[in-house]
Amino acid sequence: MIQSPPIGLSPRLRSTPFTKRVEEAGVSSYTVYNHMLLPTSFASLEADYVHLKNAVQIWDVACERQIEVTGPDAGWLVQMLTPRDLSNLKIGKCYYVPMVDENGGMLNDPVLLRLEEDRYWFSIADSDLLYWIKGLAYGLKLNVKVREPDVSPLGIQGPKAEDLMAQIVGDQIRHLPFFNFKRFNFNSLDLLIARSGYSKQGGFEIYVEDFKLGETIWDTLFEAGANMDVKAGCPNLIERIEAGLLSYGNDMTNDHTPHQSGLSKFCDTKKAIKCVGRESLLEEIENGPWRQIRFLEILGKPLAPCRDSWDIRKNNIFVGKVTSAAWSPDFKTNVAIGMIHRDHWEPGTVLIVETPDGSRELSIKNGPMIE
Ligand code: THG
Repeated sequence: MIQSPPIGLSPRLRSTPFTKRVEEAGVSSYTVYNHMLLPTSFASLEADYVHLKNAVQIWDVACERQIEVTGPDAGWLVQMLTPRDLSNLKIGKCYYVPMVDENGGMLNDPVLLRLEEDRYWFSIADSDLLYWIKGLAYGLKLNVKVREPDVSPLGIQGPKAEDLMAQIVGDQIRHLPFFNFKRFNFNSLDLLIARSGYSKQGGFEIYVEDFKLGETIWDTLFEAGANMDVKAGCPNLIERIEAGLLSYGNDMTNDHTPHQSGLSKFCDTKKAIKCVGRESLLEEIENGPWRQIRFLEILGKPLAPCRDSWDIRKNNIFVGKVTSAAWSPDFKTNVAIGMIHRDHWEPGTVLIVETPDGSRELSIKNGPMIE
């Protein structure tokens, strides 16, 4: 096997407030996300996975950039962007909001935070959403400001995350419900902290509001967690597939609608009358999507992660593709996510997938491994 060549670095591929610390901690691979570095492994995918499930990790997820929408028309614009009904948005809550274009094609799947009456942050996945939102605001002559503020999320994930956070901001953090955020005092700083994150091991995200504060906050977490086996980590491919967390650009793209992406429960298309792409989505709801995300198991020995997607066949006819796959040490099988044609998506169906390691049997599961 030829090793993947390293990626050349330059200012255009943005570093984060935590990059220096991440490299001191021994990051072993990066990906690019929103034109920014995102660590993908430290010790190894498997060792990082075991540690994430047993202790606590600090994640540089600064690449989850914020798009801030402020001004009198902010609420109007934000509702145009998603088929989720936002008429009852609470300040202090997070909302997972599929975003679509005029055809109902997915543009992103951010987490939305309402900070103030007329101030919102979209914490975005990997696509250039700023231009779409700016374009709509300009074209519609809306009274809003749209920008990417100096905000860098830092994840604290794992079963000991709550104990670690309590060391820093006090026990009141223990009462913060899932997908809620609040400001907590730390050394005269007012840190915006949410109980959220791209794992199912429990955890928090600190929205660091000044690039210059990155290393101080990183160091504080490591000092406070010294007796908790705290380590640098990152979103873990194996754990996120087990958890059924989707990756925009991998598992779904602009070619797919939220319904095809399994995100119908985050859509209220009939109610969201201002949403761009609503007509297309309503049309699809009539007949149901013709393909949809499924959680899968690929039989046989451990497979290396997907670089390109893998075709799935039934009697030699193309019926879907695998977009994410990894060997799960806990479930002792290859866990995977893919998009499957409606005629073949029933749980229990066995199909054939063409992996770089040859043809394998694949079975369709009821849902993700970790609920
Ligand atoms: N945190 C923050 N921003 C992000 C991500 C994040 N931006 C990019 C990317 N991740 C966006 N994608 C997701 C996908 C899933 C979830 C969050 C962001 C998620 N889903 C839960 C689930 O599916 O079980 C809960 C959803 C809900 O109940 O509303 O957490 O991780 N800041």
